[in-house]
Amino acid sequence: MRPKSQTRGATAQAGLAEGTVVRSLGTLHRIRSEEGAFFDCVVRGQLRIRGSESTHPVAVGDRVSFTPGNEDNPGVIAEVQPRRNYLLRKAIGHAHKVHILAANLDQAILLYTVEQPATSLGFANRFLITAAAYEIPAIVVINKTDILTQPAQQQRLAEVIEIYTRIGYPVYPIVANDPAYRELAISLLKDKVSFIGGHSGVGKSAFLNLADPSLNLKTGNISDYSSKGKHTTTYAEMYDLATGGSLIDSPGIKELGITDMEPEELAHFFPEMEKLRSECRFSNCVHINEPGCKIREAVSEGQIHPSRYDSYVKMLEDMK
Ligand SMILES: Nc1nc2c(ncn2[C@@H]2O[C@H](COP(=O)(O)OP(=O)(O)OP(=O)(O)O)[C@@H](O)[C@H]2O)c(=O)[nH]1
Ligand SMILES: [Mg+2]
Ligand SMILES: [Zn+2]
Repeated sequence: MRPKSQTRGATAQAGLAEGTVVRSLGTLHRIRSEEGAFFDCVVRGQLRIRGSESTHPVAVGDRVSFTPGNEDNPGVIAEVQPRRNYLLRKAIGHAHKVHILAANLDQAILLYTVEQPATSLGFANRFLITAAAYEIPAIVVINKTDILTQPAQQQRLAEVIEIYTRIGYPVYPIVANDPAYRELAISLLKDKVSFIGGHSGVGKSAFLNLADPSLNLKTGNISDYSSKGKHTTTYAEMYDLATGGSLIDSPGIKELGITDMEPEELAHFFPEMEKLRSECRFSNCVHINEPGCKIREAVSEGQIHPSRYDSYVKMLEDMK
C-alpha cells in the first residue's frame, strides 16, 4: 500500500500532466492532455488499478495523470481517476472478467439497422438497458434507411420507431452516407462525450465521417457489409469533432454486459416497467410467475412490447 500523501490527487505530484485516454492499443495508451497535445504512454506497476475486475486497467475516456515521455521512451500513466460511469462487455476467454469499452460518457448512441446487417431487438434492448443501468442517457439512431424500399421493410422501420419512441427514447432515422443528415449528426453530438455502439457493418464509422468528414475513417466495403463480423474498425478510439463534442468509435459488439445487479433491480432500467412496478402485488416481484403481477398483465394487454419482456426474461436468466 502506498502512503496516504501519495494517493491524493495527481495534481499534487510534481511533473504530472492530466489528460484523457483517447485510444488504448495493447500496452500503449494515447492520451490527450488538457492542452490538446497527444502522448503515448504505458502503464507501470505503480498504477492504482480501480475496477480490478477488468482485464484492462485503462479504457478510452479514462481521466489519467501521467508523466509525458520523450522521443525514445513512452510516457507513464501514474493514476486513473475514478470513473463516473462506463460500458463493458464480457471479456472473451475470461469467464469472470469484463472488458471496459469506454468510460466517463455523457451519452450512448445505439446505431440500429433494419437490414444489412439486421440488428435484433434483443441486442437493442440489452444495449439500452445496460446504458440505463450505468446511468448513461441513450438515444437510438436508425441507419441505412435508404435501403428499406419494400413495404415490409418500411413497416419494420415504423415498428422499431414506435417501440422505442413509446417508451421515451429519442429515435432518429438517418442515412449516414448522405450529407443531408450532417446537421442532425452534429447537433446530436455537440458538446458531449458519446459512445456509438452497434454490430459490425451498421455504419458507426460512417456516422463519424458524416459528423466530421475530415476524420476520413475507414469504412467497410459495400460488397461485404451484409456479412456480419467483418470488423473494419479494430480498436476503440475517441475523436474530437471540429463542431464540438467527442465520439468514441469502436469495433462492432455482440452485446454489452452488466455486473453487480440484483434481479429485483433489473426492471428499474426498463422505463415502461419502472412505471408499473409499484402496482405489482408483491414488492419483491421479479415479474415471472408471481400472482398479481402488473408487468405481466401489461404484456398480455399489449402495453409492453413482447420483445421487451423477452429481453427482460433473458437478462434475468443471465444473472443467475
Ligand atoms: N446504403 C447505405 N450504406 C451505408 C450507410 N451507412 C453506412 N453504409 C455503408 O455500410 C458499410 C459499413 O459501414 P462502416 O461505417 O464501416 O460500419 P461500422 O459499424 O463502422 O463497422 P465495424 O467497424 O466493422 O464495426 C460501408 O460500406 C458504408 O458505406 C447508409 O446509411 N446507407
Ligand atoms: Mg467501423
Ligand atoms: Zn411483477
